[in-house]
Amino acid sequence: MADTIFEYAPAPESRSIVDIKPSYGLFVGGEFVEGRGTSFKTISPATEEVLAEVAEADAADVDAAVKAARRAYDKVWSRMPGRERAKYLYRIARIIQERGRELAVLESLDNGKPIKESRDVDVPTVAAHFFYYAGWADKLEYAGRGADPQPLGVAGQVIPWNFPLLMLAWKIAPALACGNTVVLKPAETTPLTALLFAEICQQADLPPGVVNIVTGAGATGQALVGHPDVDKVAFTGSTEVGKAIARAVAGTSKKVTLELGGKAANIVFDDAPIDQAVEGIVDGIFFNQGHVCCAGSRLLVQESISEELLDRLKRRMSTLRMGDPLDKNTDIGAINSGEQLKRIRELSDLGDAEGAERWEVACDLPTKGYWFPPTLFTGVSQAHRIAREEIFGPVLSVLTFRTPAEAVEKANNTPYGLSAGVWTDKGSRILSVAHQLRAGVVWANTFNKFDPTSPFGGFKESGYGREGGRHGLEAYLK
Ligand code: TAP
Repeated sequence: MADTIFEYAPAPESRSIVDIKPSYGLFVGGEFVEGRGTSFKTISPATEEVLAEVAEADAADVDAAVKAARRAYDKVWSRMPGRERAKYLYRIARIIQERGRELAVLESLDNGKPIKESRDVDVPTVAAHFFYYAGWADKLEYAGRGADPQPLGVAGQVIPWNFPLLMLAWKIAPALACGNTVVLKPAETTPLTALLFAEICQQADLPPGVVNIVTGAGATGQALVGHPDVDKVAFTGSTEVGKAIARAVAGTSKKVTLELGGKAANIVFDDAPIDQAVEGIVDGIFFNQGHVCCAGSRLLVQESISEELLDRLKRRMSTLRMGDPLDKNTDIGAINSGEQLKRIRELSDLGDAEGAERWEVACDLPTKGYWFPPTLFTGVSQAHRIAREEIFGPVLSVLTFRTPAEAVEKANNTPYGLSAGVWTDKGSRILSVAHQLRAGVVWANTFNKFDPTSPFGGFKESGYGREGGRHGLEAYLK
């Protein structure tokens, strides 16, 4: 990578399109208000530059936001015909498209992901979610919940930092389409695009209080999910916090969906188209620096082709360009935070200690910011922690198998069950293997494909409930 990174002239996207304010308040009742609590800084993980100071909502701020959402629910949103709600969602989708470049640049600055991903994947998929659910708002009687399904009320939504805007869309679009109002808490390290989305709600003339954004850390999320007037909790994040939330809402009437972690198997059979599989493996684990809940972080390769596949994979990995997230040539951006980088390093060091063999792309890492080179481990056994725990970074654990039955056995040998990939030339093998895998999504001869019409969610410790598609409506209707 070091040899090739300067082969292209730098092609940075200009950041002049975004207007980052020095400080931000909370978005409550259709207005930006000052928080009662303290504030925190959000930084660019690629440079450690402070981007803005953001309010940290305390319990009283969360209470004010829930009250605003309740008022909007009772007085306006739950009474509005679906076809009218649809117009707002449609308008939001159009504004997202119009302001797409601004959203993409801001997302890359605050998150560290490459602009080509925020521009070509995140933002278009976000707009697609709002378009898709706009289409459902006046057709809810066909959602499979009876002739006259009703909204739940106020939804408290907590999202992680890996896809800040996309997770927001997954949460807000179906909730609003079904007639609920929302209070959403973005992750502490990536609040800025949610606050820009708040401006978009104002621009779309969304009635005040239908969407409220409270920024903060874990305590703010805790206050939100524990608030007695929240009817529905939607959470995406780690399994550990998901379990704490499940305990906190147990015994209440709150409806809950949890989208948690994963340790997906990407299974390559000996008849797979190898170059295509290599692209899928790279996309599966290095897309978004591996900060992907459904990342193909365990490669299961059939023993007879493992040497050839690994040779080609290493060659391909050596062509990945790591660097400035705003450069249009960049494939791999920055790790989202110092804390996450520490976790990736710790787990990778454990891989060494447990006897796996590390191979990483040789490159010079920038001196500022948080970086980790694309890495793979061979000689990994199922007992190794790098094969069992979610690293949530650009680190691939490679295991081998001899028979389809062994592949399935190893793929399912995980506490998680969010996604999987199968690479083979035979349609019948795809169907047979997919059927045996305990994973919410199984991709065949592709990986990491997201579409608003398709449900997404997990088995076992990957959580429960589905987001996306018609199934995603069920979480917001009674
Ligand atoms: P978490 O630490 O769980 O944080 C997720 C969100 O919950 C953040 O907004 C966080 O706030 C907040 N939070 C933390 N403690 C809380 C508490 N006690 N009560 C309520 N909210 C609380 O996860 P993360 O590190 O941000 O994200 C990585 C994890 O998310 C990975 O395990 C990944 O697999 C998972 N993930 C899953 C999916 C799906 S769809 N299954 C998608 C993306 C990510 P702060 O950020 O301020 O701490």
